[in-house]
Amino acid sequence: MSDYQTSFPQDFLWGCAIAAHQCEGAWNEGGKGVSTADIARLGGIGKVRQLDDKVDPDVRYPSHTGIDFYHRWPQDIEMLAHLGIKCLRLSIDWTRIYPTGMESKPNAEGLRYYHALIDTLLAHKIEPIITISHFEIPLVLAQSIGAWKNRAMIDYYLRYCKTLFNEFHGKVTRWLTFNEINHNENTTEAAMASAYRVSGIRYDQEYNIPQIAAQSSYYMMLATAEAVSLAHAIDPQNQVGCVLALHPSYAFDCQPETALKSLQCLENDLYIADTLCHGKFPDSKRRQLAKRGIQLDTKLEDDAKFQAGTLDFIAFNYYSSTVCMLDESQYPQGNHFKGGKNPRLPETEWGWQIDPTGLRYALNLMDRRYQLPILISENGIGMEEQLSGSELLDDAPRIAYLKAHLQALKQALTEDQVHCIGYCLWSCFDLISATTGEMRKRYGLIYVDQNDDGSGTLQRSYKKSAAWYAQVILENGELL
Ligand code: BGP
Repeated sequence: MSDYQTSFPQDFLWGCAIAAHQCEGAWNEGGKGVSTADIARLGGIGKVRQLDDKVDPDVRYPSHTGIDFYHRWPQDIEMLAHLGIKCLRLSIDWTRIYPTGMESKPNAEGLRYYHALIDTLLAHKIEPIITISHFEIPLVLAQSIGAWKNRAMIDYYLRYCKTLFNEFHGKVTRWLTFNEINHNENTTEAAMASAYRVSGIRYDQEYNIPQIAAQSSYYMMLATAEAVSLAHAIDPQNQVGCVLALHPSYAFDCQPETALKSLQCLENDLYIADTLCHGKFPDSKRRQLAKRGIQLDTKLEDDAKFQAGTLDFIAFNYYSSTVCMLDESQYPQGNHFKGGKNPRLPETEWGWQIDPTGLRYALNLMDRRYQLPILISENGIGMEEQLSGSELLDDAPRIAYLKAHLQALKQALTEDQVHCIGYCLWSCFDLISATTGEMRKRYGLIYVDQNDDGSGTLQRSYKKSAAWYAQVILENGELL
């Protein structure tokens, strides 16, 4: 056997990804509590989603219905099994396990649900990769202690982690502590509501308060490090990662100042990963914060925790690259990604620019910088699609998007020799969009008959991309 990669490894994790609040629905069933996702209203393209203080009975919240996965998962998993996927990245909704986040005992019904789900995945030889917190924080924790603004949050989070690590011991070995942990600080106005769900901090009131943003990131990083140590103590087989949102920011022109700014953006985006992978909060970041008048609440013992709890693998979501400009007034309004438009790239109907090479760029960057196995935890395209009669939905643009990104991944594996262990396609099903709350922004390999006005039978049907992806998996990416 050669000591270099000539193709996808035999045990490559071909998979898909979903998140509880975007698919489960049943927000008030099974003893579930209210989460930060449950009070976010539907917003629409480019609009900041409205956040209520509590559930308003007159509003149709997207997370309340999801795609009814909570009731339909047995058939849904059957459909996935037919595609031959090797892993499913899914999140556990914290509020199904600890409805307010503060109980001393977990909710048995919530545990039973996830046991049944995970057991069924395993029976189909689909490895469950669990995201512990994917935009789903108990609302009570956000309202009573300010969620990740407060150091006390770490203990609540670790109690929840401990329950999961003990319960699913022997069934789950790959864990992700947070989805898009870096979203919290580096977010745009259009993505404020997402940030609220990441950190439980209401950015419509507190947006751009750098002290709070930096502090909450610090506590989330510390919680991650402690979760890694806890997971290893409970089962040395456990492998823990954390998901970053990665969108490479290219310099718009060749002015040295633009190149410098683009480097600074990148460094600023990666300091969280640096801390988690290198086991040390960077001194330069501490000094930069101090210069801006930001003093973090840190304790001496935190340093040892960072050092002891470094990640086993790194995960990132990749959808698009962006460009860095000196004049930020040229950045389009309402853009989800902070940055300008790249005139050389096409874009989706939602203005997300399509850049397969950016995936290869991101893989190279992460591989060289951290030298850890990499999981691509999300990648896919949102499109408006309509099913017509009983015909198989022909989603050729999705196939083209996926093919180009998988080819870029293959080049990263074979030409650049990066160490990537898996690819989780977002998503197997059409589901609720995280940034807009829309159903019509469809990502699935499987169509779900549900519309934004609530109509639809919820029936599932494969699109052409499903058969295409199944074939890629069968051939282990050989023909890409
Ligand atoms: C990521 C989130 C996902 C997902 C995806 C697509 O940032 O982790 O939850 O939804 O983006 O985004 P959207 O649904 O807003 O188009």
